Formats: sequence, C-alpha cells, structure tokens
Amino acid sequence: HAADAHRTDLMTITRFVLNEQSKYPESRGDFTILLSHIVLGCKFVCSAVNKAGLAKLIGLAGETNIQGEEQKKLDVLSNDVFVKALVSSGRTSVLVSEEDEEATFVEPSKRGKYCVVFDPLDGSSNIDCGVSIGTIFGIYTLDHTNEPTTEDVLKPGNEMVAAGYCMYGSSCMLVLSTGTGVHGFTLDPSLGEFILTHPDIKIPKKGNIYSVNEGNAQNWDGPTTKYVEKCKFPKDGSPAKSLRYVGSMVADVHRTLLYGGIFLYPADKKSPNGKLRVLYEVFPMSFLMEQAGGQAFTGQKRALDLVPEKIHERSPIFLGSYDDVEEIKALYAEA
Ligand code: P6P
Repeated sequence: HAADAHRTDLMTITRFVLNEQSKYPESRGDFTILLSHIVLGCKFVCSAVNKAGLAKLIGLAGETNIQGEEQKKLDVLSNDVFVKALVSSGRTSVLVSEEDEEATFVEPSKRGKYCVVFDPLDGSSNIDCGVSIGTIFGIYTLDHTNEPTTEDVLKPGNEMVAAGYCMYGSSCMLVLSTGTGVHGFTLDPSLGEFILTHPDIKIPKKGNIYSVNEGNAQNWDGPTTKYVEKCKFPKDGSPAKSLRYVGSMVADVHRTLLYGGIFLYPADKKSPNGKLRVLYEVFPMSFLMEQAGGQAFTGQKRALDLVPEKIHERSPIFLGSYDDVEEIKALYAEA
C-alpha cells in the first residue's frame, strides 16, 4: 500500500549512495565503503553526545588542542573514533582533523584513494549547555600512487568530490552532497539507520535572517559594517532581517540552508582571516550551499576557489541565500 511505502521502502543513506554509485559503472564501491565508515563515526558521536551529561563525559580532558582551546573529553573521543574509522575503512590516505596539528598519513597497507578533512566535533564549547553541535567533513580524491603528502589536501574546495555535516541536536541529522544536490538523512535510533528525510534540499533564493556574532561589530571592516547596518535599518522600506546566532557553525548553517538568509564570520581587526577553518569548515559548508543553489564568498572571491597553503588556515566567510550573498559581494566590490 502506498501509505506504508515510506515505512517499508526505507531509503537508507547506504542505499541512497549505492544508487548514486550505480550511475558510475566503473565505480568499485570505494566511496560507499568510505561513507559507511563516516556514518559509523557519526552514529558513535551521536550516542556519546546524547549520553554526555549522564556519562560525565562533559568537562575538560585537561589537554589543549592546537587551537589553544581546552579539549573536552568528547572532542578527544570523537577525534579518535573518526580517525580509527577512516583508517580502518582502507579507503583513505591522508586525514586532516581540527584536533590534530599534523595531518595523518595512513600506513601503506591500508591506503585508499580518498583524503578526508574533518572537524570531529565543531562547536564543542557549546557541549555543556546542550546546544546543537556537529561533525563537518570534506572529501578529496588522491590522484596519484606516490607517497601521500599534505599537498593532497591543500587543494581548492572546487576539487572536493563530497562534503557534509552531521548535526547532534534534537535529532541526529546527516546532510550530504556528492555533487548532485544536497540530501538530508535523519537517524532512526530504533533502526540505527540514517533515513532520507530531506531529498534535494534547495536554499531559498533570499532569506530574512542574518547570522553573525554582533559582539565583534567594533572590529568589522567597512563592507561588513555596511551590510549588517542594511540588515537592521533597510533603506528601501523592506522589513529588517531577524538575527539568529547559535555560535555553533553546524546549527547556524543548517538553519540557513533550510530557512534561507546569510551566515557571516567576517574578518576583523583581531582576526584578519576570520575564525573559521578553510579545509574543514569553510569548504564543506560552501560546497553544500552551492549544491543547494546558494553561494559562498570570502570577501575577495568564491570560497571554493581559495587555495589553502596550510592545513589549519582560516578565511572570512559569507554564505547562504544567493541574493543575500550577492548583496555583500556588491559592497565588497565597491570597497
Ligand atoms: P564565536 C565554534 O567554536 C566555532 O568554531 C563555530 O562552530 C562557530 O560558528 C564559531 O566558532 C563561533 O565563534 O567567535 O562567534 O564564538
């Protein structure tokens, strides 16, 4: 019966990716295997985050990561789980994690044709107060059989073959693009499966929400200051935009993707390259925004055209609804 179809014709993320893969007859299923290990990591972190309050995983692990931030136990745990899952997939050669100063080069016997850049638990400073946090990842292919080096991940975002995030909030949702649109999968804990709930997500062409840390306003440059002013005091009689800022990138970007609007982490006098990391925050979110019909801009250029020189490099980022980003691009062009 049609009514039961959604209950019996389960479109799991694995089945979805296998369908995608079937479009490439030469594919040997490597990406499907890689993705299944990323999904395993997300399921583990989802479970750990949900139990964190009870399992006293909250609180500092006493170590600090290379960002100088005190690592919380869930950070350490999540990073370990993802590194181990990705290495054991036998489909990766280079890994870059927000938590590790150096890249991880997989031992020859376990190497595969993908390089994964990821933030295992972005927004972790919000763990203790129960705000949504997430895993962000981007995937490059390794296009040679020599010894892998960091050059294999210091590539523009426009060479990424897939990107996604998993948000650990009221529900656990994995949003993924392999280059043919953006699709959202919600974890059904009773099945332990991510089920397709948001096929072919498209961001509204224009939104009425802006998302920025207003606390940095005194340090912003001219175009950002002008743009935010325009959001609050529109000259053309249109309604002012609403401000929504969680302070957890996955939560702010997920809302922007579904509701429209613009997310900004601009450069400022204190941080001339902004705060967010190119490889595992800016690129994956920019990839998703473009695949959903939006755009992503650095203040100088299309975000995906950036060529990173260091694995933890930062960049200013303005991403979201096509028309909203267009407006800030015009202000930077005038500057
Ligand atoms: P601020 C969280 O620490 C994070 O890396 C992103 O998830 C988030 O968008 C940003 O930093 C928030 O930074 O300076 O506004 O607190």
